[in-house]
Amino acid sequence: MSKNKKNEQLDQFRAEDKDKKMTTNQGLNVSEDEFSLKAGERGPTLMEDFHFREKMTHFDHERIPERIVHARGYAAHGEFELYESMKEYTKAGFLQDPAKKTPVFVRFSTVAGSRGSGELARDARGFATKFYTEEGNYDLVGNNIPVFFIQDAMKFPDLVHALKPEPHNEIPQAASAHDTFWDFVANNQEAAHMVMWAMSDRAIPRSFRMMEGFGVHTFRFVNDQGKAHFVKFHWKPMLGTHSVVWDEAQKINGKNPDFHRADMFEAIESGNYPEYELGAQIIDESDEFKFDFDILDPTKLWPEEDVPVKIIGKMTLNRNVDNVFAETEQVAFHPGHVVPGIDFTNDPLLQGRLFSYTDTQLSRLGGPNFHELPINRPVCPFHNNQRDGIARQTINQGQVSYHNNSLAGNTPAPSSWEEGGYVHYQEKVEGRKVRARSESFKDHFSQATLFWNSMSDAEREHIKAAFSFELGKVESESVQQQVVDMFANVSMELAKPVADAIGVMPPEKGESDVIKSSPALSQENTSKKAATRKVAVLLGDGFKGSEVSEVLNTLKADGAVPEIVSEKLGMVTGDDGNIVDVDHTFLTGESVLFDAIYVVGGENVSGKFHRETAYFINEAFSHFKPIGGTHEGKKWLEASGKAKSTGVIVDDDMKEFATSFVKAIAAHRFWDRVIE
Ligand code: HDE
Repeated sequence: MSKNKKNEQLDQFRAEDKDKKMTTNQGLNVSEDEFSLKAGERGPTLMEDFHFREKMTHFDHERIPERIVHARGYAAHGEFELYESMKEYTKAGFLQDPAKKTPVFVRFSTVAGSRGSGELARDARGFATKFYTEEGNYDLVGNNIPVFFIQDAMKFPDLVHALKPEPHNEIPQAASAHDTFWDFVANNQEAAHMVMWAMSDRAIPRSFRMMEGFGVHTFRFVNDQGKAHFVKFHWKPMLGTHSVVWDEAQKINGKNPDFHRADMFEAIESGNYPEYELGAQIIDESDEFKFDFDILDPTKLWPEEDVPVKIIGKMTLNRNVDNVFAETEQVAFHPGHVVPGIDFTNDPLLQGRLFSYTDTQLSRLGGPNFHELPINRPVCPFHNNQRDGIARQTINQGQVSYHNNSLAGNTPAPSSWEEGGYVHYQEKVEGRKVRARSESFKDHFSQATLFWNSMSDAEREHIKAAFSFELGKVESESVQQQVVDMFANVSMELAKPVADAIGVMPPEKGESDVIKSSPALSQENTSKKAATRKVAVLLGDGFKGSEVSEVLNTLKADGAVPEIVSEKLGMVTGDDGNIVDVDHTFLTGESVLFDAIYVVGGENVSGKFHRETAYFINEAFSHFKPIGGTHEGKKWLEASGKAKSTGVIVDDDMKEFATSFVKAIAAHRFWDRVIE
């Protein structure tokens, strides 16, 4: 287990019950835990059975309210290391010294669904990081989409009401494919840009390990001289950014609704630690107005080709939690948890978030002392005059709990900027009190078109299909028409086929004059590796033992994770007496749960094996996945005509086969494959 300050702190709270005597919560040894205390063996339970009452009362209160958004989440511990000092830009202690590692805790989540909902919902993903720094906790509470639906926090409750299941029937769960969400979109057109992302592959990630993260808002870096720069934060996954296809996502939600958490848990347990590089886009204060959008508008990104992402460090997630409730459920993030050198801007969405996060913890975690929960405690000491409240754990000593005082020498004492105190950036602000949208926030479509222009052909097809699916589930024809008319402003190439698919009038006017594109927005231009990809190896009795081991060894050497799928659990014997353990049957290991398929077959397999394999292959093929075949597998792929398709690898030479297959796995999907 990695040793760092946070892990050592958590040691004080860890409890191991194994091999211990059972007691009540008061420490009393228990003599019997199966039967309640009764008046006679067949008589009524007695009120004085304090053990029963304590056990049941605790159980009755085991749940806390789920998060109003981001309820379904999964988290892991890790470390952040800096590549080069950021002293020039920020005073933040954890961004000064590349030799120092900072413990982190990261929670990934879907947004709309309840705590038990499927993880492959079409949705944004939360990507919230708590850095336990020596100067206090710094929370970067981001998403995997760099922009947001709305510009002002005032509208957040409306957005969430529209997105969540409809109140009269609580349908649909974890889905935006319903009337109220799309009615909101059509009538709050600032949502256009984020909706493009939400309808894209970004909203159905393959893995939390293959997602980008974004701070979304524009923050400020402030250096020790007090000089400020605007900054946007990025997390770039070392495995590249990859997604599943929509049909697959829906099936995975049935086959394994825990797909993303299992993927993260298993990767960490097997030492395939997820890694992300931290990037910063930095703009000089004097350049604030040099862009054709307002840099404070959270519906806008800064194209990476215009403002390069400076890669400044790396985060490695290397430890699963001990207890999901104590850590993942009780962790409390807040964009207002900052350290000296990181400050806010006037982005009106960020400003509202600064209120909401503490407020929500008061009901979710039951009072003002949630900062004392082990997972939320900073690793540095904390002292102030806050006292008491529900579930207070600290025993504050002494007589004085106020400031200013003379009895305690006027301590705890504030620190100056030079001493490490947090001093807010002294931005000059003036204006009339108004409730209004800034003129500079009124362009809702240019960057939505920029996103569309930046997509590959396959990504565009997926977006059209996503709009057609979602709007196809909307019952109100008026809402459908409004949305199609709205997205004509993004592109007619998008709006027209969607109108056609859902049977509404093609939009009459629209079309954007934005021709710019940003290659960084396409997942096609992302790093591609076979490492950690799951490969289903379909084999049965009589398989070509030695040759298959050679392929499996090459796959493993490249970091891929082959798992054997066969008719029954137990062992399968090769033609050379080689024995392999079966990991899954055709019942428990569906093709949607794998990245690639290696079809081997065997000389003694049944007709059922043939049928199941054909189903497996057809499904993987229709999801554009790499498929490899040797021996019987090769014959089947040839006989079905699939061997000629892109991404289907067959070869009699095992070395050649293994090399080409690994390359195909790294490519992720073959979008130019023709599916009939
Ligand atoms: Fe959140 N958001 N949010 N949000 N958000 C919450 O806090 C809120 C927004 C994000 O894993 C809540 O503890 C408002 C943007 C993540 O625990 C709540 C507004 C971004 C998480 C809340 C936003 C986020 C939350 C619910 C608009 C990306 C999960 C429970 C002004 C930059 C953190 C909780 C975790 C959670 C409010 C918009 C990210 C209610 C008012 C934009 C990753 O406080």
